[in-house]
Amino acid sequence: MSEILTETPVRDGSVAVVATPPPATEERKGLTKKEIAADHPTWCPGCGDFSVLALYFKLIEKRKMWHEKITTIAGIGCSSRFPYFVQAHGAHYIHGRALPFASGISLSRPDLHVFVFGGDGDAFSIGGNHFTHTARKNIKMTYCVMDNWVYGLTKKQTSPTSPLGFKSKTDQWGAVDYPINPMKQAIAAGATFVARTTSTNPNHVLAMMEAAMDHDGFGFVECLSECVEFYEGAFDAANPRKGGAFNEVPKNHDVSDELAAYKLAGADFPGYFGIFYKNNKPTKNAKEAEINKAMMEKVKGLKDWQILQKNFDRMK
Ligand SMILES: Cc1ncc(C[n+]2csc(CCOP(=O)(O)OP(=O)(O)O)c2C)c(N)n1
Ligand code: SF4
Ligand SMILES: [Mg+2]
Repeated sequence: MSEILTETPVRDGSVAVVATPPPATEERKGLTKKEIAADHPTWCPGCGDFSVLALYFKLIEKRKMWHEKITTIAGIGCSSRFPYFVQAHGAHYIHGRALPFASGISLSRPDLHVFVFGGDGDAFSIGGNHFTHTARKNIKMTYCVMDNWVYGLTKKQTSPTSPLGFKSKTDQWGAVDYPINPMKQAIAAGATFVARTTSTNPNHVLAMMEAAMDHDGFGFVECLSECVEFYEGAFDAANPRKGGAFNEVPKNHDVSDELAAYKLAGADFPGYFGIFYKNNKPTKNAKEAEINKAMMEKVKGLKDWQILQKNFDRMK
């Protein structure tokens, strides 16, 4: 079966023709877990991040995705090592800057699905501003924050999600700064899909990842993922196998109600798990595509240098 050719607007005003292989058929199957799994992950045995990686593979396999249609991006941290362990296109980028990098990919290659993984420090400390702006711009991507309430890679510093009293190398007498609430942060910033899960509940992680991926916009998933080395037992209260409670978002919760979502996010730990908020407002991708289309009409038939000349003439 032949390739499907689609025209993709490029920022410089030109049109790139992207060759898309035909949908999965007998001839071309989606990726298998075996094909997409790279080197053995270097996380500590028992780290919650293993589960998230395994479920990402499962998602790719289940949704019959192809290498050329996905990209896996991360910042820096234990959790951000993620792209190393995925045998596919992706990047382990600068600490806290995964989202702007992913935004560029998402806006310039609308035919790809952009997945971003990272930690609480990467997302809410050094990357805090980028989180806010990517969310408010509603750039299409799926962002999974593997929240372990600590800086794991750098061996136990207080993170923005560490609870009060947490003893770490930066707070020897216990954390005194009030932690941020990732769900409230995401809702307030304007994220259009906000969900919460925990790596100890694999079916739930997969369901949240799938729902986030199917959302046309900025899909944020907070996934509690235990750091067995530096914050052992942090999420026992959310794990029924350890005597905790896994409370799903109540069935009558209205996901389009921002205030109700915010209230849900305020519940004491372990709180709720599931989709808190969903809103279908237009993405930046769609808005930019409209602008590009209109602009391309205006410069139809002109060569690149003629478009540049026009711009320079305007500046005179
Ligand atoms: C610009 C910059 N500042 C600081 C660091 C050091 N650093 C590396 S990872 C990290 C925090 C990682 O914590 P988190 O994002 O929660 O990931 P985890 O290791 O817990 O999965 C820090 C402070 C860095 N690599 N680059
Ligand atoms: S230090 Fe913690 S977060 Fe990092 S790999 Fe080990 S258990 Fe996982
Ligand atoms: Mg962390």
